[in-house]
Amino acid sequence: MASKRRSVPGIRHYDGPAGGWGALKATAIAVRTQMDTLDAPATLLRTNQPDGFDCPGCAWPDKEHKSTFQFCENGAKAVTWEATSKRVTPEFLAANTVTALRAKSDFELEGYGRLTHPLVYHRETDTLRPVSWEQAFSRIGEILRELPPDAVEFYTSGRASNEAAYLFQLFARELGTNNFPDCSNMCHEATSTGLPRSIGIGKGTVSLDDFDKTELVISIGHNPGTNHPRMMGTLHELARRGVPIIVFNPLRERALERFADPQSVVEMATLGSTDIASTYFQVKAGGDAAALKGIAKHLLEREDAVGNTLDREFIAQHTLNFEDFADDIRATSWTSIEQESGLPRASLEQVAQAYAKSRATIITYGMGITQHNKGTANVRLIADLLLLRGNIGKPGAGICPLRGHSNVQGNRTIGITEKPSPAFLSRLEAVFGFTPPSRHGHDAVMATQAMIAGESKALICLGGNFAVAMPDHLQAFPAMQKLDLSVHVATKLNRTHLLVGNETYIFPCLGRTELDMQRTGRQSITVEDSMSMVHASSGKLKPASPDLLSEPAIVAGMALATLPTTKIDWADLVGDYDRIRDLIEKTIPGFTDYNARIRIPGGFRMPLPPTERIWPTPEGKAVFSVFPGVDENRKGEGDDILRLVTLRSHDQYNTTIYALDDRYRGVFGRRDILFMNEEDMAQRGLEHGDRVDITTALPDSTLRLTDITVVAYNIAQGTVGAYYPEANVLVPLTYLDKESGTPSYKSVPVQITLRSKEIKTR
Ligand SMILES: Nc1nc2c(c(=O)[nH]1)N[C@H]1C(S)=C(S)[C@@H](COP(=O)(O)OP(=O)(O)OC[C@H]3O[C@@H](n4cnc5c(=O)[nH]c(N)nc54)[C@H](O)[C@@H]3O)O[C@H]1N2
Ligand SMILES: Nc1nc2c(c(=O)[nH]1)N[C@H]1C(S)=C(S)[C@@H](COP(=O)(O)OP(=O)(O)OC[C@H]3O[C@@H](n4cnc5c(=O)[nH]c(N)nc54)[C@H](O)[C@@H]3O)O[C@H]1N2
Ligand SMILES: [Mo]
Repeated sequence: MASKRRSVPGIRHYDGPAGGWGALKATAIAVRTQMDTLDAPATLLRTNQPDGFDCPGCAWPDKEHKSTFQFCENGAKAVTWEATSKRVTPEFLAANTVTALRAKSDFELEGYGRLTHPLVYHRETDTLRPVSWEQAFSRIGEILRELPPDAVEFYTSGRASNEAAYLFQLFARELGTNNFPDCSNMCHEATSTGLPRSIGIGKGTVSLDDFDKTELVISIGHNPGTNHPRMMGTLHELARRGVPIIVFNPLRERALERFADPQSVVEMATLGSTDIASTYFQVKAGGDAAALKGIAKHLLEREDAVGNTLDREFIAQHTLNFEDFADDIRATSWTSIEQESGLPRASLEQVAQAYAKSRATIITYGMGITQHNKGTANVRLIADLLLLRGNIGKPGAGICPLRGHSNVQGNRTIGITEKPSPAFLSRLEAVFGFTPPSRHGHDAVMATQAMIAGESKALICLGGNFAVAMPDHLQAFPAMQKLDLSVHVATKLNRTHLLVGNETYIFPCLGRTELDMQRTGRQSITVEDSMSMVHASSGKLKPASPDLLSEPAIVAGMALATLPTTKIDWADLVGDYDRIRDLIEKTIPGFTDYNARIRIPGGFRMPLPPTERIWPTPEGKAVFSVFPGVDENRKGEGDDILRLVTLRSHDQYNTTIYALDDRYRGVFGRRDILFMNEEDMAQRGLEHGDRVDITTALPDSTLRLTDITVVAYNIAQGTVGAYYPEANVLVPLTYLDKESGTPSYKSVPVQITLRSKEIKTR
C-alpha cells in the first residue's frame, strides 16, 4: 500500500491473517446482537452434527457429519441470523407502509427480524396485514386457475430442502409448466451445462478424502475465507503438509494468503498463522480461459519436447476429441494468452510444471469462473486441463465446483430444472398418473424477460430475493410490480417482497434450526452438499412464531387449493416426510433405500460414475472441448474500459447483509466503494477517496451507479470490484453466457468518470 495516501472514512488497511481471534470476536458480536445468549451455545453446537441441522451457510461438506464442532464464523452468522430473537410483528407492519419499507435497504429490512404471520398486501392502506392460511391459499388457487400455466413462474432459492423442492416441482408440473427460474441460473449453471458434455455429469467429482490424498490444488475464482469458511480448515491442513496451493484471483484475498485456524490451539495462543497459497496469480477478470489455455499450451510443448507429460493412456482409453483440442491450443498465441490473462508466459509455465509434477491434482472453482459470458467454456477448459493428465477418477484428483446455497445441488437433483429429461417426465407420469408438460420452461433471465414483457403474470418464490439478486434492477423491479400475483415463502422481509404486484402474499416458514412437528412427529429434511453427500437435517429450536408452517406444508397448501382434481395426496405427504422421500426414490435415480440411508449418520453419496471412470456422455467417453480464441467478446472495447467484478463482502450472505464491514479487505461501515488498481487510477487522474460515477460500457446501455468512492486496492490491472447487490444495476440482463444463461456478474465492461475530488464524509 502506498505510504502517503489520504485518509478515507471507513477504509483501513487490514494486516492480519484471516480467521484467528478476529473471527471469534465477530462470532461473539453476531450472537450478542441477534440471539438470546442462553440458547446460542447449544444451537451453534448442533450445527452439522448427526442429530442436528445442516448449516444454512454453505455447501461445503463435513467429515461424516460427526466431527467435533467445527468453528465457522460465517456459519455462526447464518445460524444466529435465523435464530434471532427479533420479530416483524403485525403492529410493526401496521405502522410502516410498504412504500416506506421499500425505501429501506435489505440490511435494514432483514434486521427487523423473523416474519411471524402469513401476510397479504392491503392496497388501501398500503400495508401488509395478517391473513389466515386458508384464505390466502384459496385466493392464490383462484388466481392461478385463471392463468395459463406458462404465465406462472416458480422460483427456487437453493436453501429449500429436497422435500420442499420436490413438492414445489410436482405442484408446478401438475399445474402444467416447467417454468423453474432458480438461483442456480445465476450461480453454477455453467457447471450444470458445461460438465455433462465433458464428463457426463453436471457435478463435482471429488470427496473430502481426495483432499487428504492430493498433491496439488489449483484454486480459481473463489473466496473460501468468506464463502466456504470450513474449507479453510482443509486448505490449512494441506498447506501445513506442504501441498502446493496455486491461486488465480484478480484480488488478493487475505484468507488465501494467510490464515490462522481458530481450531488450532497453537496458532491461536501464539497469534501465528499459516501461508495458504504457495503462489498467487492476479489474473485479469475474465482472463481465466486464456490462463488455462496457457497452462495447457506449455504441457503440450513439454510433451513434444521431452514427453512423459500427458497421460497418453488415459487420453486414448477414456477421451474423445483430444486432437481438435490440441490443435486449437497450439494455434492460440502466447501473445494473446498473456494479453488476455494479464499474466506472463513464465508464470503460466511455472503452473504447468507444478501440474506436470503432481500425481494427483484437484481444481476448485467458484463464481470467478462461472459468472462470465464464457462461463460454460471456462468450466470445460478446467475439465480439459484435468483430462490431459488423467486427473478424473483417481484418488486425490478431480474437479471441485464450490456450490453456493447449502442445498442448491440437491434442488437440481430432485427436478428443479426448466429442461426436464424425457425419462424423468415419464417416471412422474407413471408414478402420479398426470401428464407433465414437456415444453421447456423459463430460467431466471427468461422469467424476468417474460415478466417485463407482461407475458408472465404470477411469481411464486420458494425463498430468495429474486429481483434483487437479478441483474438490471431498473427493469426487474417494475416488472415485479406489474404481476397479477406474487407469493413469497420466506423467513425474513426483503426488497423483492415489497415490490408488490396486484396481489401479494408473504408466507413465513420454519427455518433449518427450528423444530418441524407434523402428524407423525418430528420431521427431518434432507440436503445434498457440494460433494454429493445427501444427509438429514432437523432443527430443535422453538419456531419463531406459532403461526409458521414448514416449507413442504406451504407448498402443499397452495397445491391443494389450486388443483381441484389433483392426483397427489398432499396432506399425507406433509404428515410424514418419509412419504415424500419414497416418491423421490421412485422417480429419481440414485435414491435407493433413501429413508434407510439418511438414518445413518453422515448419509450417503449420490452416484458419480466419472469417479470410476464411467462417462455417462452419449459417446461413453470424456470429451475434450474446443474454446476458440481467448477473449470474452471484448472486440470493439476501447482502452478506457475496465472489467467490473461484483463481490460479496465478509459480512453478507448473498443479498442478506449482516453488517457493513468487510474486515479482510479493510472496509468498515460502508459498501459504496470501488476497488481499483493504482495504475488504473493514475491513468485516469484518480486518487484514493475520489468520488466517481460508473457506467456500463455496452452499446445502448444507460446503466449507471453514481457517487461511489474509489479505494486503491491490490487488484489486477484492468479489473475493478464493487459489491453485489448494489452494483447489480450495472449488469445488463442480456449480457450473459449464451450456453448456460448465467449473467456476467464478474465481467461487466465499465467506464469510470470523476464526480468529485472531495472525500465523502459520513
Ligand atoms: N458467508 C457467505 N457464504 C456464502 C455466500 C455468501 O454470500 N456469504 N454465498 C453462497 C453462494 S450462493 C455462493 S454461489 C458461493 C459464492 O462463493 P464464491 O465463488 O467465492 O463467490 P464470490 O464472493 O462472488 O467471489 C468470487 C471470487 O472470485 C474472484 N473473481 C472475480 N472475477 C474473477 C475472474 O474473472 N477470475 C478469477 N479467477 N477470479 C475472479 C473474486 O475476486 C472473488 O474472490 O458462496 C456461498 N457461501
Ligand atoms: N451482481 C451479482 N449478483 C448476483 C451474484 C453475484 O455474485 N453478483 N450471485 C448470484 C448467486 S451465486 C446467487 S445464488 C443468487 C442468490 O439469490 P437468492 O437465493 O434469491 O438470494 P438470497 O439473498 O440468498 O435470499 C435471501 C432471502 O432468503 C430468505 N430465506 C432465508 N432463509 C430461508 C429459509 O430457510 N427458507 C425460505 N423459504 N426463505 C429463506 C430470506 O427471506 C432472505 O431475505 O444471487 C445472484 N446474484
Ligand atoms: Mo450462488
